[in-house]
Amino acid sequence: MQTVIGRRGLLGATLLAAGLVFGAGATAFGQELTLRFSTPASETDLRSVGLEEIFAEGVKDFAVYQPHYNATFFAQGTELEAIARGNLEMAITSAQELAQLIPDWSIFTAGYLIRDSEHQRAVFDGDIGAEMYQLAADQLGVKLLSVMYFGTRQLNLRGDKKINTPEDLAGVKLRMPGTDAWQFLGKALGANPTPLAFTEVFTSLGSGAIDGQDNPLPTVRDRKFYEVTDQIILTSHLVDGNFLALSLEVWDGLTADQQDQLQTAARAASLSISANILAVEEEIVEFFRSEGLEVYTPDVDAFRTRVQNAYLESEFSANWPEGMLERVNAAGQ
Ligand code: KDO
Repeated sequence: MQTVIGRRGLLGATLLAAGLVFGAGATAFGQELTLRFSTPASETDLRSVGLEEIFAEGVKDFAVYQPHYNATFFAQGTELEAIARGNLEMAITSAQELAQLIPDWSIFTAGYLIRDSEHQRAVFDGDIGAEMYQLAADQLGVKLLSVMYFGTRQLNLRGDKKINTPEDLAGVKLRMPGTDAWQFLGKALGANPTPLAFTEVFTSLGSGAIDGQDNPLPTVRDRKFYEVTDQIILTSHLVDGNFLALSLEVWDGLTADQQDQLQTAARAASLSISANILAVEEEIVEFFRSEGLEVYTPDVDAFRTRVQNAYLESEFSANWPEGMLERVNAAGQ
């Protein structure tokens, strides 16, 4: 007979004895569990759709998934702090946001490092991901559940000035998201980066306050940036990854079975979202051409060389964990 009963076991036994049932929306402690999720993305974004269809469904026996879109709940870039303070349960985060708080993460903000979505998965589903996720748990109280491919970032500009090399971007006012890592990438590409929240991009492109922006092409379509720009330059400068983030405190309050269900739902949603984004990227260029945009491939080698050198010479690289660059390069090979 088992003589040692953990705290959770004792509590569970007490609740059962009191006739409480762990029904829908309830944790092991019998309370309603609402997973408030905040994102700057729209409700039609492929990530939003996948999470509602797959993640919400997978956790519905013990939690209610409550998404908030278009940064109406928390401003872009403040979500990790909100989770750490217990004001939010879930968000989609990025290496750029994590690097702001944990410098080791800056390696994953580097342009032309991750080769494609398969390489991304090989990196984050293996030892490297486990180590990096642990840093977020230890230092931020944030549990990173899974990586999802967000798409490959391309340049999207107003006007008809042809862009072939980084030099052609000199003086171009390129909106980049507001963290140091993003601004550095804009500079490394040769542009004049300016920080702006995602929800402001459409209006600022329309008014001409900025000359362009960068994002994966499914996002360019979803947010209708193509309506206020003239060209897409296929630099493929960043294979972008997002991470589904959950409060560690919430995670720790779940039973082992609930943790399993939640982790399984997060992974299933991330795999499906990644596959959908890849499929859309394969056919989307024709859509932009039919809308009258110029879509072309520049001298990608020139961009790659300049960007990679900029990162290697940067202050960021001093914070990269020893041997990590080699491990990332070797992953999946
Ligand atoms: C953006 O602001 O351009 C960006 O694409 C950056 C990403 O890391 C991510 O935050 C994304 O916005 C949001 O999820 C909105 O799509």
